[in-house]
Amino acid sequence: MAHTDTQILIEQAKSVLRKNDMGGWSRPDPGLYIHQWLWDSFFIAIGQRHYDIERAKAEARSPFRAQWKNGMLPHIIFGDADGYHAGPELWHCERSPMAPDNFQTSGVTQPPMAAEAVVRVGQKLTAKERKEWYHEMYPRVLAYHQWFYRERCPRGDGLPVIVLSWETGMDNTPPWMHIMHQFAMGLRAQLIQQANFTSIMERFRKDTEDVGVPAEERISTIDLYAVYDLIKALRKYKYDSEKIISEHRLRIVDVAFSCILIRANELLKEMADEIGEELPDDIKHAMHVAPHALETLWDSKTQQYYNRNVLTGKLVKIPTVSTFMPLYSGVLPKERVKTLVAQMHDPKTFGTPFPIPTTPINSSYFRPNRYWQGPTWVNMNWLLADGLERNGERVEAKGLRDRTIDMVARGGMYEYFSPMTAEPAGAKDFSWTAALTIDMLSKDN
Ligand code: 9WN
Repeated sequence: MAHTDTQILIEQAKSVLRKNDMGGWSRPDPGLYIHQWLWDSFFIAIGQRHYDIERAKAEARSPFRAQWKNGMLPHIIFGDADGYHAGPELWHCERSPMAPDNFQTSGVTQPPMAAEAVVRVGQKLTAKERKEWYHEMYPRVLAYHQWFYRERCPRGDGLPVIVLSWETGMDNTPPWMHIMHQFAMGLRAQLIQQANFTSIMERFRKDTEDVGVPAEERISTIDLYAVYDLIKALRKYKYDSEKIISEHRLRIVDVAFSCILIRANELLKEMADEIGEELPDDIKHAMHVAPHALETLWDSKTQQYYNRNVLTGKLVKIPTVSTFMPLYSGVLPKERVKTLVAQMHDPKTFGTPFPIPTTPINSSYFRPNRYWQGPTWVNMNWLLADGLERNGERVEAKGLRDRTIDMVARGGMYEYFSPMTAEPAGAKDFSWTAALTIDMLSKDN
């Protein structure tokens, strides 16, 4: 890309981030996601560090202001704005004694990108500043990671149990929707489905036409109401992990989430080493056992990684972009790198003109514009490009970044894109698309 085009794209991205800057934290977009989201903020800080390090520090720090007393970082921190479709009145987080005193939040978490953001911000600081930064952030990130092992890891195998598709950040990803329909449809959702009320219920949705996003680009109506029902179930448990882990109808070991936590522990160790701290035993144990547990998610017949349904103990063999995430984990067996790279290029599945589609194009779930069931997302490409690079696949990493930038340059700073044409979809002026575009462009400088 020519230098001037790069500059124009960076300026466009910065202006999106300015527009979504709420003063110390950022919203994902101005219309649909008007509060603060966890992994969004960490991706945003990764972009901001290139031009405003203090602002990036504030963004990476801001999710911790509502850290729960048990260490969990909630996936949404609600601000003053009104109109989000799953607001504080759905969650009632105050029912948990662990909820923070001064903030209304959701009651679940999201992929743990905290350590990544803290270390990336750290890379832009002097050695002395970095130590101070790590001294500040390490105990908070550690408390978050320890929450997973204390409350969400009953098998002690280093892989957390995830209890709502929203925790994965890939809200309607096919394997989760499949298991939800099989095992975890609430009464209301069943009624809506049986009585064929979906088109009526669609009219009550607040996350589509009202905020400028066509319904067909979002999660389906029935899936959305089923998710709402599951949130109500978690609320009934008062977000008590012990109850959730033994009784909740939806419990999944999610391959992408697991890979992000595995990598996050490595980054946590980097922070600990730099400030002369020793990691506690629970984290060391998790780091030791998680790579073996990750191997149990590999299916040698189809040569893919899959999620495991905790209720049945079985892998859910529905392929998605998550199959590539072990590249990001940093513990992928060497001999498997080429297999995954070949699959990324297969024109029958993931090798689309604007890769990587969240669902392969030969899947019955595939729709080029439907949320996490087909479109290409910039954050997934960012994670996978980083993973490719750390696995020695530099050319592949550069190729993926270049195609991602090309897609954003054609489509604009949207939430997601058609993997076939780069046509944009979802929310407009989307913060992490902007932030990660800045980061990917900066790599070439
Ligand atoms: C529910 C904010 C978030 C992202 C998620 C994305 C979407 C929310 C929604 O938006 O989820 O958490 O209302 O659809 O799926 O990854 O963090 O950008």
